[in-house]
Amino acid sequence: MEHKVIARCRSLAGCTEEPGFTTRTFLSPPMHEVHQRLRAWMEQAGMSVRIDSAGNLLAAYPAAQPGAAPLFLGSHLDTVPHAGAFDGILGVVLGLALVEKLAGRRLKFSIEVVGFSEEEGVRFGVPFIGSRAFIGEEVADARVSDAIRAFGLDPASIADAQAADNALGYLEFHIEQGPILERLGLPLGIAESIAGQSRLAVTFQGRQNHAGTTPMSLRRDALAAAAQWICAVEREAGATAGLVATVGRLEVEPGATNVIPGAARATLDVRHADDAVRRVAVERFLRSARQLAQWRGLSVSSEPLLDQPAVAMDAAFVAALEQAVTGSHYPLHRMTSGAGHDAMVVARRMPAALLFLRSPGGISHHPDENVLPEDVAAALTVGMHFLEQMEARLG
Ligand code: HGY
Ligand code: MN
Ligand code: MN
Repeated sequence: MEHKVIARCRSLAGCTEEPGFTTRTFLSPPMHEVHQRLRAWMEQAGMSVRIDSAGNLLAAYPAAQPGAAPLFLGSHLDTVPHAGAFDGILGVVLGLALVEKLAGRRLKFSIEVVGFSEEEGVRFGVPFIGSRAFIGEEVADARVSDAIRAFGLDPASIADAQAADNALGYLEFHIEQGPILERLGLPLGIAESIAGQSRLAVTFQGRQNHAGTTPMSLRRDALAAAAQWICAVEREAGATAGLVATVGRLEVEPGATNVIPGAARATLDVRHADDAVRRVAVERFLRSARQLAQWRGLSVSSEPLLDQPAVAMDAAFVAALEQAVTGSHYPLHRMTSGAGHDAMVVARRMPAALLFLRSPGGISHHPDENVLPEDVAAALTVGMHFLEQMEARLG
């Protein structure tokens, strides 16, 4: 089964906006093909599949009795640009594989495998559109509504994305996306919390001018200012334990070789397990941007895009996951997730837990992202144990 899981993830990686790479953003055309391929596998496994108005895919596997509470298994279907084959999609395909391993056996609870439409925040800069709709939060601004309509869905019906009130909870399988499990030689890790994250856009506004005639002393170079600030951010983050800060995107205007840049817009992503440390760091980064801009005779503005607090996973679910790991005779390792996950949003509405699979080479958000078949097999064994735990709890 583990080889089938990996093969399915690798085949879905071919559903892309960019031939030769895996790039699949919120409700982009290749998402239709992902839905179709997952639907075929899921219906074959005895599940009924629907796409909600936020573009989430939900596949229901009925319980022994009608009206039973659902357990959600899942993750996200979208990717970053030039992604690997496992970030997000692995959690959905593993959920399907667990249903297939049940081989028609009905439990005291139903299982709903959910593929969230958008977690990365690539298309509109704001993440978690699918899982926020799933917990009933307002997501459909004009741009999102237009994208939903263009995909053939109706934003006015987005309330249909809301999860049932009686859910048992949500379990997400996900690659670790970092080096820890590999360094420890472990196949699996239990995320007991997820680091908080801030996302902002910081724009330096200088003065566009001629590259050949403007003396260096008279320039208001927005890109030079941004570059100096980015190095200061990197230095400050490196000096603060447990803090990471990233400028992942830089847009320069007008963007011509022979024109001094008038404007430079940088995105800033700041993460830390402690929200207070993260927020103080963001203020420090913005203060250094203002000081640097003033010294250079520029102006600078910032636009907050996300302030996602750190989230603890549900203690009872984590305990059940621990029992499932030890019951499957795998070593136990609890950890904090530096990466954000849908589980941190779903946890606002129901018990949520997150099981990591080792990332070979610690690589992710990269075409070389990978998983080991033996670790997928381990996750399947633990997942089945977890289902048995839930079954036993319902008496
Ligand atoms: O950015 C993240 O942490 C996740 O991959 N969306
Ligand atoms: Mn990701
Ligand atoms: Mn992910």
